[in-house]
Amino acid sequence: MPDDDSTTAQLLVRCLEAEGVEHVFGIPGEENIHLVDALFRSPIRFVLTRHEQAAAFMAEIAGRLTGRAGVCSATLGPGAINLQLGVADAQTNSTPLVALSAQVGMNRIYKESHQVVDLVGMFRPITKWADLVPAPAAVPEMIRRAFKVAETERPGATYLAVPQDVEGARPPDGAEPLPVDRVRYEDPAPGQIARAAEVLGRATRPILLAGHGAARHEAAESLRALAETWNLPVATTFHGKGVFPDDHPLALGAVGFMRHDYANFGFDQADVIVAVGYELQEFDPVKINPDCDKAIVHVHTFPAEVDAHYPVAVGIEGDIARALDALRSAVPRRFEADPATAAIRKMLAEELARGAEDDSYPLTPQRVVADTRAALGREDIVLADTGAVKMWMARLYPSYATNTCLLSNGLSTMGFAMPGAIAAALVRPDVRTLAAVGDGAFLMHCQELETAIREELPLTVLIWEDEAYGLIEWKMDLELGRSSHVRFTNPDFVRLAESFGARGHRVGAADELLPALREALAHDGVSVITCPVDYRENVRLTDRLGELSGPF
Ligand SMILES: Cc1ncc(C[n+]2csc(CCOP(=O)(O)OP(=O)(O)O)c2C)c(N)n1
Repeated sequence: MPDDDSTTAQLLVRCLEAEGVEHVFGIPGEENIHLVDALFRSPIRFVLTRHEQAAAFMAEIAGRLTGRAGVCSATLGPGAINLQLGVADAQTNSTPLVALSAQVGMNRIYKESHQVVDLVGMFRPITKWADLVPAPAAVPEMIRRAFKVAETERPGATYLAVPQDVEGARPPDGAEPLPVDRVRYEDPAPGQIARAAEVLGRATRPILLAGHGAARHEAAESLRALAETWNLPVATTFHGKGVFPDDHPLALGAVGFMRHDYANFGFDQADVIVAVGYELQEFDPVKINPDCDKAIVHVHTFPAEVDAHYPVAVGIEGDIARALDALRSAVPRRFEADPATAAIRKMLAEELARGAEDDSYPLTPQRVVADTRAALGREDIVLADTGAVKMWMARLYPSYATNTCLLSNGLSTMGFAMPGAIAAALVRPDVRTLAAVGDGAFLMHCQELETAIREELPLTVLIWEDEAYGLIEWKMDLELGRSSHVRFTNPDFVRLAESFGARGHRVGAADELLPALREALAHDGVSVITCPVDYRENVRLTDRLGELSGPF
């Protein structure tokens, strides 16, 4: 029972504890000191950050890796507004996140007083649910709802504004956290499986596509069993990377790149796409079904979003792994091997092998990807930030386990990887974490080096340095034949890292990168490696892919 000086903030923290929350990421403000104080007295760890946007990215990655909503917290007005990019990123990346902020008191929210902005109105379009906690008694139901909505398919972000006079008020006697119930997904309807079996019975060259939902629902084993039984190739989306191991002979790699990449050739001849946990935010289905002539079997916990290039022949809704097992039993068929599979795998392997041996300086992107792969173990986590770096990592970095290569491909925001890696290091201390970031994105959140050091986390940051917003330069060169307003200069990253108390290293020759990565990953603290990269390879790649046409 609450003691005499208990506050609604303490009740709120008890509700967070009941949800199993272990970390809250954020920055305090004058208007939520009761909450921050209550967190101090709770087993939940308040991870103080240096920017609220970074706190939201941390909550997002914690949510992505644990499957339970990550929590970020800010003060009212400016603090809450700073949370928004990370909140929108979680929402578009199907990641459970609960954002909390202060709001001015109910005694003055109705007038244009100091620091009043309509926060609920601002969060509503970028969340599944945003609301104001109107009274202490509402806290148990509203916190439970925030978590339930955030964690239920399709997961996303929720937001609660806690007015200053509500958080400091005494909660009503008997107000306690509600029991936690989690939504469960059941076997799909037999009729759906039967209709899918008919489509697959007539199919000549189906292909499997594994998306983010397959990763969230731990469908890797069932997917593998299905692919092996049917002898079908599997491509993943960027968010699905790792859900089907890239060293499997049926793995085609990832689709989602801006051009017709190797894996896309696997879709060209296909008549049926069995899309497992694919979500429209991940990439435009026009890339794999340009003529709308392929039948889609959509397997997910919820019906597919509508898109002209995603004509659903059969929708299967339910637990994804169980749906795949049911399909395997219903269609005990082995398809003829697709000759494109081996050819695609060969092209991917050759590009990576050429990269591994390339001694040029600055390093080619392929060399950086190959050395990153060589330095990390199968279960270690790399977060690749948005930019050309993401494109290279997404298409070329072989992944072997779910959630070991994390990208933002729903909102594709810059800056998430450095703060995200801090959350990964916190919630997955059993593996090593690397943030691969462009020099543009690094300077958007380099201040979080201090957070990592204060939290005593082992963390390696690899900066792909080209002194430019490389992806935009690439796009301008491709579409306009020239580029402008994309080049900048950098500070001395080694001295910058050292000034924070981190280790700094600048790669001076191609063969320095791998030893530098290994040393940093073995180090118990924070290391920043700057690697000059030769992005002339960007246009060479898109030219080469443009010239590739069905070599099978
Ligand atoms: C927050 C945000 N601002 C702008 C963009 C548009 N954008 C996408 S990639 C990119 C350039 C990234 O540059 P850098 O981090 O140096 O990586 P590189 O492309 O050079 O590998 C920009 C400006 C974005 N996606 N997110």
